[in-house]
Amino acid sequence: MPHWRRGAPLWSAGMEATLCIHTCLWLSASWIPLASPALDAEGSHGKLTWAVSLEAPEEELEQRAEELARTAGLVNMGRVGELKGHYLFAYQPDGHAVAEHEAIRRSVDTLFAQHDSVRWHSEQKLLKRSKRSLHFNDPKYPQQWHLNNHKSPGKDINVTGVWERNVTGRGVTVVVVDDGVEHTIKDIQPNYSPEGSYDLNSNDPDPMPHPDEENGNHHGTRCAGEIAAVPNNSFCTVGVAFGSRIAGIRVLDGPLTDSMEAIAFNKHYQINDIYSCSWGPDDDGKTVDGPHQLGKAEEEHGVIAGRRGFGSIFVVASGNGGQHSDNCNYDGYANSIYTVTIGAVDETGSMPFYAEECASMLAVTFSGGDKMMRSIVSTRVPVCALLATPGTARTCPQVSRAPRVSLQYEDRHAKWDTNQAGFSHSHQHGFGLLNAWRLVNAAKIWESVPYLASYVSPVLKEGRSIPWLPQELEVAWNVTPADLQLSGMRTLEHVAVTVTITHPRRGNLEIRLLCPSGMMSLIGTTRSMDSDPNGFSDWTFSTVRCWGEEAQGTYRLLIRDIGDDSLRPGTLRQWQLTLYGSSWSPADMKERQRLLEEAMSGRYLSSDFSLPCPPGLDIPEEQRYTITANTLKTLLLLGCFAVFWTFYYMLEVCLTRNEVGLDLACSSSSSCRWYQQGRKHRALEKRAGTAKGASLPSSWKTKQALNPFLVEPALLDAQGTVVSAVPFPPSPFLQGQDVSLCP
Ligand SMILES: [Ca+2]
Ligand SMILES: [Ca+2]
Ligand SMILES: [Ca+2]
Repeated sequence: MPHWRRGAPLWSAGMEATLCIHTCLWLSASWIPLASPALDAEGSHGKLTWAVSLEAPEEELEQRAEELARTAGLVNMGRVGELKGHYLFAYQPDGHAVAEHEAIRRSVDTLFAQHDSVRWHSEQKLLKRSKRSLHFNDPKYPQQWHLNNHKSPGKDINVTGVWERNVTGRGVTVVVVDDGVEHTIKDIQPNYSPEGSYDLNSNDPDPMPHPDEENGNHHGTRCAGEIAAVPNNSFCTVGVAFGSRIAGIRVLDGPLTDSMEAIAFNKHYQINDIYSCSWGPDDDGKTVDGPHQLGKAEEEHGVIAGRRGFGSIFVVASGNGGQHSDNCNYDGYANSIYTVTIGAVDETGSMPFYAEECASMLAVTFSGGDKMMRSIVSTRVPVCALLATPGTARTCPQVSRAPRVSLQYEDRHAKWDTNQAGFSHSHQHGFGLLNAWRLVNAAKIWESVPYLASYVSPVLKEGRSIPWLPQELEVAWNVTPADLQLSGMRTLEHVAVTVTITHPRRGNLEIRLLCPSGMMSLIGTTRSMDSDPNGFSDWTFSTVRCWGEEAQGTYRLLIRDIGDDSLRPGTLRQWQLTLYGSSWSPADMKERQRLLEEAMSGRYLSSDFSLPCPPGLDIPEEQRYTITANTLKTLLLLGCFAVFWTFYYMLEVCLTRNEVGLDLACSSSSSCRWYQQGRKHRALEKRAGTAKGASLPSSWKTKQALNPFLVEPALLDAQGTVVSAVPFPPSPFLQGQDVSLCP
């Protein structure tokens, strides 16, 4: 440590700042020699050297340094790097008298400590530094080309530099919402988070998969391994964020309901930071589906209240229906404004055959390509294995710890358009290939954007016919500054359009949306497999291609029909425009871009730099009742039981009535009589004595005895004859009176 001059002023805030600066300078001085060959030679061969900080007018510094060095019997080796007033002095024996090092140290230290011009001095010591490079003994790590590509340098997610700076996902919990996570295997167990996990299929806290003959249920485990596989355990692979905690929610191994999906999206949402969902509706090129009412609501709730109010992060894969011309704009999870939609590229940076494209895709990352391409390796039971089938599921875990920033990645296979804000986007690759180095550098200085602002247009009733190619239907809606005044929105993020269209063959429609800048989004692509005759009913398409552009202006919706004229034309019934954005001006956007680019050097990673972060809100875990498959079965059984007894009861009542009606002859000769206490009953009995009727059957008596409420009894005379059809008075049982039936 440096020696401070004796008699220094007392400690003060100003001193603290100065000390900080000096310590930094000293620390700087200690590593600057590494970059300076002359100083390195002196400092690293066991010779005595001192760094000295001088206090003097700038023009006298050199002279003072020379004089001081001479006085101390040292040689002035010159200024330390570019630091004004900082010099390196070395002891160079002249060959005649080699003094004891200890004696020299004492004398030099004493001189420097007493000298008026010396602010501080420090003898240079050898520093122990090891070169930073990563060594993993995991046998499959060399095959994890997406993490570190030796064969094609640069064709990876650029994560190793981030790991070297000890950014490994520590403090973050990622939850894999899937068919379970085999958390006992060696590569996952140390990072497993039981407190973030749940099994919605069996309604218990353990998401262990249930492999069966049809399905091994390894999908969730593979994703978990790709995210957080433990490094240097001589087993299998290394996870992309191997310092993170990994949880599992088992929900895909059994019947899935909207409520189950909804619960999964908010399960342990104060523990889990990132929800990795590598699944979605069928990628068959004819499905249009997404989260339903509850799922949508829980996604929104998670984004607002999850992660102590900072918002849960939902990452979804764009889909694997590329070979069926499927498009992720027909997938409500990918379309949602609450998810980060990630597509796939192969090792060459091209779009693989299975990958889906859409206007709502934010970015892409690496996955396997065709058979000639290398796949992604991940953890698998019972042992580590190459993933047999490529897919965008592989891409999802890689993004699971990434904040949302745009990256530029040029690929000749994709068609890129630059929007008004200067962001390049392609339907195939979103805003580009994820780059962990850039993302983490950006995250270090990222401050929250303003609250989401939105604008919703009225429902625009059209009822207009959609013409065939080459003509098209165009409708427009102008958003004025007055419309945006209430929310304060200036710039766009997502633009969404909700349409109701009738058409005899849905896959023949092509829908485009033009933002005020003219930026075009192909939100509805034609799909040869989709012959659905019902069109679209309130389906919401979204696009991110106008991100950062000004919100006000005219939005145009263009629809055309590429089908044959044997079908009747479709009709645009109605549409509605929804804008999501913020109060940031285009200038604010530019400023943030500038800050990000400035931060890309890694200087914020190398230090303990961190931005102040509020502690977050104290939001309790949601306790909601789950309707699982087992609960449904129990309810069904109970329902059947209730229906059976109701039926039986009604049948019995019915039969009893019939019996009374058919056989009114009282088989018993003994008299049946109602003994009532009140005058009314006696009067009724008297009246009944004059009426004619039949005797009461024994079965009737028995039934009445068992249950006097069964039917309305008739009044009987002394011979047991039914004598009256008068309405029976309120049941004496209910009135608490004594009742006697046939003796
Ligand atoms: Ca379980
Ligand atoms: Ca491992
Ligand atoms: Ca799809």
